[in-house]
Amino acid sequence: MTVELDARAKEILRGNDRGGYTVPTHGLYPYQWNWDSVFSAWGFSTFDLPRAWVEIETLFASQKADGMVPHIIFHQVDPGYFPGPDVWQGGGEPPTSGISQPPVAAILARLMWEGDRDAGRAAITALYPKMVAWHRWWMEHRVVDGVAVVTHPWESGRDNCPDWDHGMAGVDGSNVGEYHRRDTGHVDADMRPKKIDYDRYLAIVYAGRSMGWDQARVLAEGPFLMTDPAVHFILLRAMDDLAAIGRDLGQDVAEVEGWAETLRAAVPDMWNPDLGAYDAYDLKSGQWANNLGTGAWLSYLAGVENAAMDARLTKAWDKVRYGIPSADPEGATFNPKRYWRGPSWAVMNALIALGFQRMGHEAWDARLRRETADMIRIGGFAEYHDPLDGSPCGGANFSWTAAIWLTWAG
Ligand code: 9WN
Repeated sequence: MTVELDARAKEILRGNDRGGYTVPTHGLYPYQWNWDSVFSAWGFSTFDLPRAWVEIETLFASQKADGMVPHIIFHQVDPGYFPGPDVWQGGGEPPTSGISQPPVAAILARLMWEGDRDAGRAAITALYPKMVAWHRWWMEHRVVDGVAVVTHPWESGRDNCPDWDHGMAGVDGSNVGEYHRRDTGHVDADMRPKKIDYDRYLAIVYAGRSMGWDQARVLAEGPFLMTDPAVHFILLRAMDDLAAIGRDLGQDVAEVEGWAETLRAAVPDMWNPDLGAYDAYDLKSGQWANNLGTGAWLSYLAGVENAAMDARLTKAWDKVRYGIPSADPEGATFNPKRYWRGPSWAVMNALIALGFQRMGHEAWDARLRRETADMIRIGGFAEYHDPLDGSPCGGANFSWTAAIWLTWAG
């Protein structure tokens, strides 16, 4: 069974390979997505290391002059996805979107590099300054008072999670006109964000586009601005990993270490005492999300933990059977099948597990790995799974789920 699933996972990655980049899945997502691509690279590294490095090189080839690495790169126009390059108008050749995605590259590149230094030396040497430039972009354009923020739910990678409900309520989506969604033609609409979400996603895109994607303006004037503990902890961990890579390469890492210090010093500011956990905060309305979400779970990744939160988190985990739910199972809006509002994501489970490993939570790591593997055995290499019964949700034959099977779960 495991051997068969190993072979199937490799087949999925090969099948989604479009030559130098990998699509998340055929049909639903026909382009290169930033963090999907890095997870795919990690998967490839288990059986084709040169191909793995090429994936990350292709991603960084679309880095902007200001250091941003875009969230989508539209290599070949495909009408199967909306919104495409004509809507985004993010510039570049190939064209890109105008926002970024969680900076997991340094975290996984370090694992790949430490797995085989000889094979990775040339690639990591060329990538290092590019990753530094991307992290500098985050510090300059997506960190407010030491805390990481997102300017669009898509920038967080967790589109419709309850974290964003307050911020999204403040976005006027009434003027976006007619448009034709494609996602609901590929997968069950009940598993996707709602129309009201899409209206607002588009309104935020139109606002950024009208500013010519001037990122200082997007930050200051955009209609959506929330702190994101998940991105914060990912960025902080990525800083530590980037500094480690830099030291290995004999670089002066003082600037990177300084960024890590800034982010680490601001961790207490993300603590919501009423929730008893790290939480997202709406900088527009001045309200906590009050949601026990992925951000809290990712604290371990950055070497942060809090005994009061541990109990709160494990209680939520115990309410489901297959991995970490993307929203609190006791929350009023929990839905085990609707995208980021409850389902378990193999890819998030793997990232959370890297945190458990860092903090020495071996039993949690083993449990999460077992549950994620069981979920994949039950539901296959789906985009995400129902955390109650393991059934598949969203797109099938998904690159990052295959990658997680190969690197960790399987
Ligand atoms: C918008 C590709 C991407 C993931 C995100 C996930 C989803 C896109 C969408 O798919 O977002 O970026 O159209 O729904 O939320 O995490 O990178 O797999």
